[in-house]
Amino acid sequence: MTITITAFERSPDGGMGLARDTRVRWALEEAGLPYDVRPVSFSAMKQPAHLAIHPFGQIPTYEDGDLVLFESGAIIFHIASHYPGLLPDDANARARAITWIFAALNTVEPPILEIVTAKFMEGDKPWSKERMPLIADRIRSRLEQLSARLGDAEWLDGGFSAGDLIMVSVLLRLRPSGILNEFASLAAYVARGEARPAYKRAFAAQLAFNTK
Ligand code: GTB
Repeated sequence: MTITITAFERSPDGGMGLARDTRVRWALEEAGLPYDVRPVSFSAMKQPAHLAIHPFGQIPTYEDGDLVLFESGAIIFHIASHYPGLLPDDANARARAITWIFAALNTVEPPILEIVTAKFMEGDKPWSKERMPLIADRIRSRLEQLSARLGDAEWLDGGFSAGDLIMVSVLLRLRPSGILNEFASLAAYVARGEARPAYKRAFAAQLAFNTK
């Protein structure tokens, strides 16, 4: 049974890899797993057939036989738990790598997502211009801490793990804002992620999908 994921029929970013199917594709590529992609339009996402597999009417989803998952973090954790290459064997190292998955999704990503909310959902509000610098400073303070922890290491805790895959994916969303480049070591960390052959395959596949 081939794994099937869902992705935007046409991603609003035109295939720049910012939608969350890219991180799932990357994990599948790291694990060497073949997969199919089912495109979903914005309207189809809110119809019963898709809501049956994703209660919030979003992408990505993951189907493998009887197993149906949603939430990119849960999907990547599942892949990393069942196939080699994304989590260390040592129990403590594995727990630390999983901690980085949660840190990326629960601590680093939320302030970054605020940029999108402020721009696209609150951009017309009279207070929106004042809010943006506050959001940017909250992001900077997280990045200062993350950069201090990374130091001059290649990855967050030993070898590359699912924690790095998700952290890099989260940080990538910051690139258009220019904030990532204020942190040279984090910009280099993201570039190391993007240089991985599995990331390149995932990016190329989603770009081809969005430009065909
Ligand atoms: N927490 C969930 C997860 O990690 O899987 C969040 C899923 C989610 O936000 N999915 C978005 C979605 O389906 C796509 S990724 N949105 C449609 C909807 O909610 O109706 C978010 C996203 C969208 C577009 C860009 N872009 O074009 O730059 C970047 C990221």
